[in-house]
Amino acid sequence: MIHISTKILTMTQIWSVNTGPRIKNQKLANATGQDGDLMPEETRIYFIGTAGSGKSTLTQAYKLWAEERGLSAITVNLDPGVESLGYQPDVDIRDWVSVAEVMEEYGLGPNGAQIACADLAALHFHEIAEAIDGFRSNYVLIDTPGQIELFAFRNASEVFVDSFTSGHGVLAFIMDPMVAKDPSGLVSLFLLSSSIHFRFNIPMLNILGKTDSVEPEDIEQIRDWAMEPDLMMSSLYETLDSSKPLAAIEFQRAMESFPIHRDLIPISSFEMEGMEDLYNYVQMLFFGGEDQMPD
Ligand SMILES: Nc1nc2c(ncn2[C@@H]2O[C@H](COP(=O)(O)OP(=O)(O)O)[C@@H](O)[C@H]2O)c(=O)[nH]1
Ligand SMILES: [Mg+2]
Repeated sequence: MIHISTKILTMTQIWSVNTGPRIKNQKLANATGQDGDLMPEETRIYFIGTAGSGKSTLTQAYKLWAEERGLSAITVNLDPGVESLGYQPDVDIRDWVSVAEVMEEYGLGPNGAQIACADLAALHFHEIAEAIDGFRSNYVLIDTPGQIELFAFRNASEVFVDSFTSGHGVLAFIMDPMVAKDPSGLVSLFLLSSSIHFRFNIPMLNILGKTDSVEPEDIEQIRDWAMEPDLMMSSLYETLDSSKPLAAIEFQRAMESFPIHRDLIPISSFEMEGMEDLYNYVQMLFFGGEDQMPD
């Protein structure tokens, strides 16, 4: 029995399985497709956020929204431990690695198995990328693991994101409005989103999810705080106890100097609201705002 609980794959090992001729030739393959027809320019959106923030629901909702508008979209589940998803992913990491199997095979508990799976998945990235390429869609909607750290802080995820050499990738960080409606909660979410952005070489958008679950005034307030640091600062002062203002000032300064996407995109997957704003932001990022929807 191989023991992997203490020895997770190193970057070199991960790279060695990902730098074959397929990756080098991917750009060419993507440009024309295997049978020579022109492929759409692919955008990959990585939905990330704390557990329960609404990643899986938005992955599914955005696919429905895009398809209704004539854009092709596929969903990718990157969570090897998820038991029920609520949608049928087009590409599913569980076809290669599964937490249940790793627990049994390596005698690990659920947390150790989750971590091992996140790294073991790297051994299959070329196959997963090939499966994704096979669909040739406008959008690849990537649903990341429930626990944010499994995607955000494992080296394997960076390798996965970097292994695509064509198309565009963007991180979509979903904030829970129940957390964000408290000023210190919003600052914490921005710090988390910034620290994740720091690890990846692709743009990041910040989404305010589940907008149907709070009052419209709360949404406005959260967006105002996000856009106006001074306003956020004074609200922070009002809510923090006297021992914390110094930390608040430092966090605020850090936030101001981070190159982050500050205007939160309000979205409700339940109400199918805000999808077009997300689409427009992505188009602005990669296509100069040009509309890709068929007439
Ligand atoms: N009110 C509301 N609830 C939502 C929305 N999106 C997701 N949820 C709920 O939030 C919970 C977590 O959603 P899920 O997509 O599984 O979160 P994940 O862990 O980030 O993938 C579920 O109970 C969803 O039904 C939304 O737009 N509005
Ligand atoms: Mg999920």
